Amino acid sequence: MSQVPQRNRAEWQQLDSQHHLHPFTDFKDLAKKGSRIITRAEGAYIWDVDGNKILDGMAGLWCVNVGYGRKELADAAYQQLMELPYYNNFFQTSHPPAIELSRQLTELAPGFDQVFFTGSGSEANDTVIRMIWRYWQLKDQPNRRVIISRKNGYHGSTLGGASLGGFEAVHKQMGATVPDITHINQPYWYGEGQDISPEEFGLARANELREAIERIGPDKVAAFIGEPIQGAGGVIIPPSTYWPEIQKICDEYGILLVTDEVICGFGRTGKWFGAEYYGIKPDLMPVAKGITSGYVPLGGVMVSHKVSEVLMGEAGEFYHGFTYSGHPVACSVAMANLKILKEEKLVERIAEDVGPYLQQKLAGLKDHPLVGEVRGLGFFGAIELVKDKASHTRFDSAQGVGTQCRDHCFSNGIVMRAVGDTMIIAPPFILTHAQIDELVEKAWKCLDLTQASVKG
Ligand code: PXG
Repeated sequence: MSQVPQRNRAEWQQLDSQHHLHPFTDFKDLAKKGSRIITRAEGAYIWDVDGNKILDGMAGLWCVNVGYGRKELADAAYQQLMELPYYNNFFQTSHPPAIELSRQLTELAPGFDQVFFTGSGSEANDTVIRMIWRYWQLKDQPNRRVIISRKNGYHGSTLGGASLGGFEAVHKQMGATVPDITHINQPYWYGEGQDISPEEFGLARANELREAIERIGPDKVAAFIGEPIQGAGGVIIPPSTYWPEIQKICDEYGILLVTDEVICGFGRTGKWFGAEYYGIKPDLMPVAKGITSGYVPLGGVMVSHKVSEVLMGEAGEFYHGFTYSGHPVACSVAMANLKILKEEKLVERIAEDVGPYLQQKLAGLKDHPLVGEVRGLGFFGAIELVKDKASHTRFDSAQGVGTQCRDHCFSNGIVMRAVGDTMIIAPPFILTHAQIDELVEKAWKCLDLTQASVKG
């Protein structure tokens, strides 16, 4: 029986602003505007409290990859809730859902033989920090502490995750960040590199890692972390030269390579992991989101043999873990989710069918007068809104053009996320060709409306 009472939009909005603080939100501003109240979802669509049907171009928050309303996932949760709703993995205990899911995950990622479970992507990245430091202690190189990350990278909102992330405003608001984390520039060719070719730019930005290591001292650097494709930073797809060079530099200096797979993991690139897409071999991979298609919270760190053999040596206790590390219900839902991805060949479908179709359709938006660049890969897309197409001049950020576009999208039946003036698409994998057509047609219409509202 549903625990949620029936109320109308105004009632929900009022209670929401009275009692509910939203993530990454200007509370006062939201209370003035009122939230959009989403009440149900099915397939690739969500419905709001007024009954409006909206095509979800963001798969929730980059996570509902198998689409909404999958009974298999609900059944898996129900069965597990009845059999063993909770038990922990501390104090020499374990349970089949966590054991079996860890086995299945390592089967998907050759070279990785252990998994540490967490409740979220942020906790996964905090775990990564702790593991990196522990690894180098056990290797008798405790001075290797510095983790190099990237400006405009996103790794979560815990103190560790936010410190790894490269958002200046976030760090400023925090006042202090976790020590021994430093940031280099991102491989954002459209935004920061147009005076040289993408390939040269990719190499130049990778070389900043080498420069940072030399500046800090090679014996002090522990690891490099990056999202294979930056998500929250604006779907930043690195030039082809970038990741191979990063791998080369990590190998050369013997530092650990971490790919944050929280968004890329479980198929969005058309491969199971972003590292696989780029042909690189990370030592650690934080995962979350798509592991359960967002139906229940779960995260984890995939640990390569190279790291696990050190952690599993004569190491003593690793003082780290969460009440919900390997939550049985989450693990069961994750297995049902992996089963759907495999049986319906959803990852292959992105590589061979709907991925190329989406990219071909999205590319057509380049002809819109408001669009400076369209880029994409697999089931990722980004549309850069510009004031002047020829010179790529951007709008004054105070105009909030991206936000205006996002609002037009919601009012006209699609979800696109705005990162500044970059519109983002990351849809569920189950989209049909007809739904891709619908998404792109509506996007064009919303670009028209945005252009009119910007001029008006
Ligand atoms: N790493 C990456 C690459 C992420 O995208 C996290 C870690 C943290 O995961 P949790 O589960 O702790 O949120 C993320 C999360 C956005 C947006 O606006 C993106 C995320 C979260 C919230 C908003 O694009 N990514």
